[in-house]
Amino acid sequence: FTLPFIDVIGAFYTHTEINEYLDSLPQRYPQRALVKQFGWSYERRPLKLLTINNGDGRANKPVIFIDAAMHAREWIAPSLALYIIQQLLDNYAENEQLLKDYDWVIMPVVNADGYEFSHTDSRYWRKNRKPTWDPENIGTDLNRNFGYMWGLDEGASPDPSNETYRGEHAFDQPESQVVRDVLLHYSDRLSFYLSLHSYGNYLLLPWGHTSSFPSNYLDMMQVADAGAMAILQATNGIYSYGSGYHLMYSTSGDSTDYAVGVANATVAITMELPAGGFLGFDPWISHIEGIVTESWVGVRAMALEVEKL
Ligand code: ING
Ligand code: ZN
Repeated sequence: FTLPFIDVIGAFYTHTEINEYLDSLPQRYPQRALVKQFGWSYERRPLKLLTINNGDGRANKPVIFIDAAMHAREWIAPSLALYIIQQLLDNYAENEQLLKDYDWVIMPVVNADGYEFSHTDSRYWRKNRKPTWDPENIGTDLNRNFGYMWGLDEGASPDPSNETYRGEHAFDQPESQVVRDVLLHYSDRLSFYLSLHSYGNYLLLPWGHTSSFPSNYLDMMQVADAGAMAILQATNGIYSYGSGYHLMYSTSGDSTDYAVGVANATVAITMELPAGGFLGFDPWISHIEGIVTESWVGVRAMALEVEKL
């Protein structure tokens, strides 16, 4: 009997494969890894996350929460989440400080149904798979369904045929409820929430819903700057950083606005990983290694910078 192993840089994996792998890790690292489930997707897939620490038994450390694949087609994001898990677990020596100082909470696939659908039926699917009131259109944009400044005129759509459909009410989708519950569960010690998306090489900070800035925006900029500079040094990769509203487009009901506005996150960043493949969301397998190793340099640097705030 062998434990499932995932060759992160050699392939993309389904939600089922990723869950089997997560479930195997506490056997391999009994002191350091724990699987938790905060809920189910609409199609009843278990939504799991992994917590990682150094096993020193210190309770209630500051938390870094990383999620991925809130959007189905953004396959490189779960690849990075899995790569981070492997680095933290297997490459202990290099990450000793980060493991001593934080509890890491990593959820590789938020939008499990959409992610599976993007493997089996429609590669460029973005939303989840819960039917809407409109029989013609399935799916809500989970990253417009969070309950902070939800339902503004701008930044999301009330129309189910739109790719940024916000839902009928904030948190009327089981998958965004799960992320909400994780954020709130850790809200008394949430140092850093990092939401992995693709694509575009951006580090997007709150706010998405307004042109103004959160009170500790400069602290967040300091963290983003550290990440971008580390990547620049490592690979010459170029990331732009700033508020989502100014750098990309206005959003309402996105998860990082909720993390800062409601769940007390000190720093919240949407990391838009590099483009690849035909439409940006589908990098060649041969490019996974370059993208995840580069991104990990940035994530590490940001985690270390958060400690200095
Ligand atoms: N982009 C993000 C989106 O949800 C974003 C961009 C996120 C902007 C958060 C501002 C705030 O639309 C992708 N690629 O999903
Ligand atoms: Zn996205």
